[in-house]
Parts: sequence; structure tokens; C-alpha cells
Amino acid sequence: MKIAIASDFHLGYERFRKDAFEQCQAALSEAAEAADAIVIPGDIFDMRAPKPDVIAEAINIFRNLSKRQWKAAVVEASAANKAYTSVPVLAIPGTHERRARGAENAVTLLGLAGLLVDVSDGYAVIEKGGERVMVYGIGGIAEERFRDVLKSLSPKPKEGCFSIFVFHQSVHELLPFSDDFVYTDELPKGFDLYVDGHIHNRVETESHGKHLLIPGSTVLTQLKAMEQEPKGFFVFDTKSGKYEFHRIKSRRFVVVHAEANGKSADELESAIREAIDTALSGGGVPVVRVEVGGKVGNGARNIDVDYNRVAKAYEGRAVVDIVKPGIEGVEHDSDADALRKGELESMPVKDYGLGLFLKKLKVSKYNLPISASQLFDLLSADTSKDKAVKTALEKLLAE
Ligand SMILES: [Mn+2]
Repeated sequence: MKIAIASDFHLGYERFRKDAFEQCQAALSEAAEAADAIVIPGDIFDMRAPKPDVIAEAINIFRNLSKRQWKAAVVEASAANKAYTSVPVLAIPGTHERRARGAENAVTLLGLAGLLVDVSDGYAVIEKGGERVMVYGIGGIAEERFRDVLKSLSPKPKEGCFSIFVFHQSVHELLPFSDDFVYTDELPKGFDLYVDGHIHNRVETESHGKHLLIPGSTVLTQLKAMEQEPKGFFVFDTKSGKYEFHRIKSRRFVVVHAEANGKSADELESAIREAIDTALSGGGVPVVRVEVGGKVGNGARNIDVDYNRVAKAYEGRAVVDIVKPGIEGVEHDSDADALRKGELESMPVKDYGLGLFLKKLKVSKYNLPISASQLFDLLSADTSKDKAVKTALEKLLAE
């Protein structure tokens, strides 16, 4: 059987909303052409409570998939994962869809609507011409809880099936920033293929001697250098054990550099424009990130360059994002500094926020009955700060 793996569509992502929608659509329709089934390791949506318009986008995309003539079908699911469709499109919620325990998330809703099969904390079996493929999933959760969940669920491969384990977490070997991040050898043993989401660049590695594949996101989100690679999805052939990466049409992203060393503000502006121009030749309207480094010369101050004006001058030709990581004299605290230095190169901002939160709580000797990561979830569950704090307080007092 051919299994397509496409991830992290981030539907509803504000900055590149059209790109997110179009590139998700391209990935899924091309995946349906190329494979017998599709596995989605999380972050279909960019937020926990997508607006109706965004949910409508997703419904349209998945309904089109449902209408296709599939040769494979979902024939069995675990008790926790009722399959309301036989269409072989299987997904788990990611960290962007994560909600406090007991609350429904947007991916579960698509499952209830029969547009996909939600395999979080359980499994489903796909069958085609006598061949059976089992997919066991664990939805994205706080990193510090992942080991406990692995222990309590104890996922096992299924006899007579090619078994796939799907999750949505940071992996320590790829992001060695926290001991909470799982190591590849801690993943459940015995599966024939491991699939992870969450990480937005493509990764091909191993766990227990089997492939561990991370397709990366289908849309540009973090504007990091490693996101310059083409977007797309994997197709894994269970018979041959081989896989390939399929590129989709996606907006180009180019990182360029301009050095401020000894330059006047005017000279620096010219250097920035030249750098942007080099990125324009590849066609389309690319996102160009300009990293300005060094020290501006002779009394000229960094602030003399009107970065907004430069970005505006390229409107319609490029989306320009100018950052000044190396410019001296910019005030920053150590945390922001770490972010600028790219220490956390591909660490999702939310995880980074959680890390800071835990650090601060430790300092204040937090020891209330709700775990710190649950508290973080509660506090970030609502866009209204007052409402989030109120809910968190109610929950704390109720425990
Ligand atoms: Mn993501």
C-alpha cells in the first residue's frame, strides 16, 4: 500500500492565509493521486478555536477528498477512535489544536463529521486487496507529559498489519534543548514506520532501525533559514519499504544578508535593496528575509535606515521581512537574544513560551495541584486575557 504523509497545514494562519489554504489543498489532492491512504500527523489548523470561515475551508478540502474513489478503506478502529467514514484519511490533532483535557478539538470535529478518521490515543486499520495497515496515533501534548502518556497507552503494533506510529512532538536528537523532548529510542518498539509532525522542516531519520519521517509544514510559518527548502509530502510504499518526497507548488522563501559594517544609512539601504533584488529572479512573489549584520559606521545609527520604506518599495514583487540580529546597540534581554541568535532554530514558539513559563514558575516555587503545563494550556486557551485567567483561577480553586 502507498501511504502519503502530509503535515502541519496551519489553516487559518494569519500571515499567509491564502498560501496555507492553497498549499494544503495542493498537498492533499496530489497525495490522494499518488497514494492509497493519507496520514496527517497534526496541526491541520493553526489555532485551537478556528473561526467558522477557516473550518469551512477545511471542510471543503476534506469533503473533496471524501468524494474520490478510494481503493483502500478503513475497516476497523479502536474503541476510542470511532470511524465515521471508511475514507482512508487518518489524522491526529497537533499542539496548535491542543485544548485542555476533556475539551473537543477541531480535528476531532472533522472526525465526528466523517471527513477523516481521528486516530489520537488509539488506532485504525486500513485494508486494500487483502493488505492491512494499522495506524496508531498520539495527539500533540505538552512535551513533559509525553513519556507518561506513552507509558499509560503503551502503543503496540498489530499482528498481520504493517504498523505505523504517528505522533506530534519535538524529538531530542533533532532539537537538543530540553530533557523533556523524547529520544527516538523511547518511541514504542515494533512498529514498521514512525511518523512525526510538529517540526516544520523535512526530516528523514530512524527509530528502532525503522524510518522516522517528518514531512515538515506545507506553509511557511517561522521564516527560518531551513524553511527555504521545497514544501511537500512523503509517499511511503509498505511493500518495498521505500519512500519519496513529492514537491508541491509553494511560495518561494529566500534568506539574504546585508552587512552594515562601516556603511552610512544610505549605503546600507542600497546594500539591502541589492540583496533583495538577487532573490527576485526565481519568479513569483517570494518571501524575502533580509538579515542585517554588523555595525553602522561613523555616527550613522541603525535607526536611520527606514526599513518599512524599503519593504514597501517591493510591494507586489516580494514580501520583505528585515531583521537585524547582528546590529549592535539594539536592546534585548537574554531570552529575546537567544531567539535572535537562532539557538532555538526550529523550536516552535509555543514550546519556547512554555519553557519560559516553567522557568518562571520554578523561581516562584509554584506547587499548586494543576501541573504547570496544564496551567499554561488554560492560560493560553483564550484570546481574551481576562477570560483565560478567570478560567484558570476557577480550575485552580476547584482542585
Ligand atoms: Mn505545526
